Amino acid sequence: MAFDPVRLSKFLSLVLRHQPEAIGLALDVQGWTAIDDLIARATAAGTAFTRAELEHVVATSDKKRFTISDDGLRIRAAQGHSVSVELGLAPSEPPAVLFHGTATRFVESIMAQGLKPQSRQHVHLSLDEANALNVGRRHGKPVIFRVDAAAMHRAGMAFYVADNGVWLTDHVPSTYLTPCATS
Ligand code: HQG
Repeated sequence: MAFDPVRLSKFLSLVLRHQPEAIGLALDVQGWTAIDDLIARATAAGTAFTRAELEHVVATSDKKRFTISDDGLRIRAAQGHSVSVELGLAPSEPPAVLFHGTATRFVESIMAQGLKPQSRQHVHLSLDEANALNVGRRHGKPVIFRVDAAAMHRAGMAFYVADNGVWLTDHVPSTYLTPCATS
């Protein structure tokens, strides 16, 4: 089958974030796996690709979803895991304001419970409204929340930057959320 970068990216998201066991793969605690092993197991499971094709997907991923280790031997998803991983990110001081895009049907529940990681390991926050809008659109009619990251940070809540620049935190209480007007 011809090389399809989007299809390979989706496959990598599946096995590196959600279901490594689908191809008998093991991730270490920080989410890394050996590239040789990944290619061998994927090929055995019917999704064959080359190292060059993998590198192409990693280099061209619009969201830089995957990271190859400095020695070139291992790969991991930068964020977005549902399997339990400890990415080993150091807490960082966030920008004063971050954004979260979601769907209008979730607003009532979010205002009651705050933002929760749901099936993922963290709540994902965007640096700007345009990105947040794109994230929200994945779920339906989009709405954007402004997150008072500075106040959360002052209150002792930890923030992390993923390998790809996405901001992560454990929970955003609704007191730190303001719905933005959307056009
Ligand atoms: C919502 C994509 C009800 C939350 C994106 C979101 C991102 C609540 C949904 C990354 C809630 C979870 C993550 C509450 C949160 N009540 N709904 N209390 N708390 N929610 O997909 O942030 O393309 O797990 O608002 O670009 O949409 O995969 O998270 O709508 O960076 O690389 O529950 O995934 O990147 O949805 O997206 P998700 P997300 P990739």
